Amino acid sequence: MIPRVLSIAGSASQGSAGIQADLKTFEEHDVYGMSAVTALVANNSVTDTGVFTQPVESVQAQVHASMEHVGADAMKTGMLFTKEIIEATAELLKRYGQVPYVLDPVMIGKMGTQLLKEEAVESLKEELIPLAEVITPNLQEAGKLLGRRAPETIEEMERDVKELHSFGADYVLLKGGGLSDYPAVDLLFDGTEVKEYRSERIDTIHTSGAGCTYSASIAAGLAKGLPMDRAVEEAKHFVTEAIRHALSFGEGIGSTYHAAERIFGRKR
Ligand code: PXL
Repeated sequence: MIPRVLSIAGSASQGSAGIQADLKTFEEHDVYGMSAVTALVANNSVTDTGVFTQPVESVQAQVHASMEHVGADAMKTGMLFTKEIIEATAELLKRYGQVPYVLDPVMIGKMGTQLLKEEAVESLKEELIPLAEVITPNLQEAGKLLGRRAPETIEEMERDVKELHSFGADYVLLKGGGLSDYPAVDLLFDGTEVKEYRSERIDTIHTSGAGCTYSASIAAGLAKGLPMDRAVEEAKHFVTEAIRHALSFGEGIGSTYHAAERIFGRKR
C-alpha cells in the first residue's frame, strides 16, 4: 500500500507554506497526503491579512475522519495556534499516533504573524514534544522553547540541540539556516551523537514555506520506513532545491518551489 501521512496544520492561502506545502511535498514523495486544518491564514507575498481559527471539534472531526477510514504511517504537526488545539492534538496522537510523529514548532510566520499564541508555548513543551519522534525548531523557536535568546553560533547550536533533547522528543533537528555567517548547517541529536547536515547558503529572500517543506519531507521519508538520519538527509536535499528554485511571486517574499527536485534534479 502507498505510505500515508497526515498533517495537522494551518492553511496558508499563498500556497507556499502550511498545509499547502505539506500536501505538495507529500505528492512529490509519492506518499498519500491528508490534512486536518487548525486555522486559515490569508497571506500574500507582503503581509498576512487574517487568521481564522477552527474550533477544536473541527480539528478532532477531521482527524477522526482520516484516521478511521485511511490510517497513517506518519504524522506531522505545523501551526497549532491555541492551547486548546494543542491539548486536543495530544489526545488524538495518543489515540492514533503509534507511528512516527514530526513536530514542527511553528511560532511566527515569515510576515511576522503569530502562529502560536504566547500562552500555548508551555503546552507545546509539556504535552506534545514528549510524543514526538523529532522536533524541527529554527533558531528563534529554539530560543523561545529554552526561554533565552536564539543561538548565534554553531557552538551555541550544539549546546541548545542537546538541551532541547531533554524535553522528551526522540530526536531534535535544530535548523541553522538563520545563521547568515555560515553555510546552512542543521544539527540532529539523538541523545548520544550530534550529526551535521550542511548545504551551501542560497542567496534569496524567497523562502516562504521552507520549514514546512523540510518537516513534511522528513515525515514522508519516515512513512516510507527510512531511518531518521536518512529521512533528514533526503529532506535537506529536497528543501535546498526548493529554495534554490524559489518562485519570486508578488512584491515581497516568494515561495519555495516544492517540485524543484523533480523538475531540475539535485545540484551536486
Ligand atoms: O511558515 C510557517 C507557516 C506555517 N503555517 C502556516 C503559515 C505559515 C507562514 O505563513 O501561514 C499556516
